[in-house]
Amino acid sequence: MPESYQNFIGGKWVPARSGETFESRNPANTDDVIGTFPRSREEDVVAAIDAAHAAFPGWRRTPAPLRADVVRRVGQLLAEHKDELARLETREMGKVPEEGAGDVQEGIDMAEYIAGEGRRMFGETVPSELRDKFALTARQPVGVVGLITPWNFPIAIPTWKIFPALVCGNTIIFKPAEDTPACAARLVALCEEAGLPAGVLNMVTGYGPEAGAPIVEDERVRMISFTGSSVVGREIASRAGRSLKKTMLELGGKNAMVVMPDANLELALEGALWGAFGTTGQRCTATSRIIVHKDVLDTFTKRLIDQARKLRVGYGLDEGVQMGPLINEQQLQTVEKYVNIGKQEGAKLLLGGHALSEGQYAGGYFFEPTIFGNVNYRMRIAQEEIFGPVVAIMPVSSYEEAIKVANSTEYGLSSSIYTSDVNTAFRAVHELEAGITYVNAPTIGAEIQLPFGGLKATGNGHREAGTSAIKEFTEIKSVYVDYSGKLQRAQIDVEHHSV
Ligand code: UN1
Repeated sequence: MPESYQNFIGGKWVPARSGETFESRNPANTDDVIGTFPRSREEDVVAAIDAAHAAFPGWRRTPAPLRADVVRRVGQLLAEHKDELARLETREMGKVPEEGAGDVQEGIDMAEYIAGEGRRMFGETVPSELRDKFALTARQPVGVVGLITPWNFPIAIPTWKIFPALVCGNTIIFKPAEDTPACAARLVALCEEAGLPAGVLNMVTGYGPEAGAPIVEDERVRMISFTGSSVVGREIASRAGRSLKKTMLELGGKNAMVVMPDANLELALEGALWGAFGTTGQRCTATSRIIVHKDVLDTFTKRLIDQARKLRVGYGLDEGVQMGPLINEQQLQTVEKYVNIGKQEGAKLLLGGHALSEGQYAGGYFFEPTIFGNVNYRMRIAQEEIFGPVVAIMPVSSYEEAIKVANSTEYGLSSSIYTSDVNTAFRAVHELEAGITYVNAPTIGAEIQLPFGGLKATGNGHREAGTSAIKEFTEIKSVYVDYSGKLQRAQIDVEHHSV
């Protein structure tokens, strides 16, 4: 019997009101059912928001250093359970356990980093134009926040949102992706174990239109933080705009790596392999375009094909596997669709291009590492996010052309350049239109102590993590304290002439 999981509302584990459930299955072997989960709808969401709303005054009054203590303890629990969680990630999401452990580690890092903010959360103190008057800012929580997270980093991304939201004094309704609810439930259980008061963090599982949309619609939810596709992000932003909610969106990417003729080619190849095929290409930061200078194009391409061909695809818990399956049937179809589009557009399929379904691959959503050559910037495979193990090699003749091609998509999350010329590197840092630029490293691997997010269709001007996290999850209160004992009129009583 698969384990039966529940929603977490007001400190209690409860089923959906309707009693309906859905299953989470192993993407490497769909006979393996990880568990059944509440198929939540508006009534469950409303109950969770009621609980978050009721818990808000108490949590808001809890001193930030004490709120941060709870987050620090969750981080310690994540560390204690790291192996178990990494294996669960492999089983539920498909990434290899080493990457699963990295995902959990990102959560541990976030806890450590943001718990320290409990004793910072700096405001500003500025001079007043008037005598005997004090002017400063303080940070206050936003209120009840709705956090909607994807399946590709089933522990890390929820922690990027939950931990800072908690330290800042917000209460939460959390809707994890329907593909990875078991990972989410484990994280929430660890928050409970760490001593989080009832109602501060509530989780409802289910599908976007049923369990996500009502969060966005509810007037009491003052902020939505969402990571996922640009299509859904646009919908959330327009709906949330009607109630003037704050929306923080982390959306798609079509990240480019530029390889210049003076690059260390070994390094660039290693980086390309990791950036394109790590996590089966299912990162919003994945390297999906490699823009290669013609002087090194042939060598680079041949060697990338050789190395990608050797990648061992399979179930992550089997020995020596380097690349797991795609998350689900729909994603498999999307990748197949784009391979066909690429062929029709005249790109050259250099490696892979097929789903794997025989033998050990039966019952899973496996796909070959796939490389297209001769791709130009107008092609759909160079413009649209695929979210799979498919990479496009795009030849260019100059640095200027490389930057033009790199910037030719609607997205702007991550970018990278391989060069040994410091001038070229710094020019690229300045000219690549992306929220993140790596020099001599692939487009993946952001660290939580720097802001994370992107330009153009990748978001709406917000950043997660780093110093941004506190800014995003708080409202600024400007405070004026007049201790003169008399009415002083700003802009009028300034004593310009009597200093
Ligand atoms: C994502 O794919 O949504 O920078 C996040 C990286 C990881 C996070 C990726 N640290 O690749």
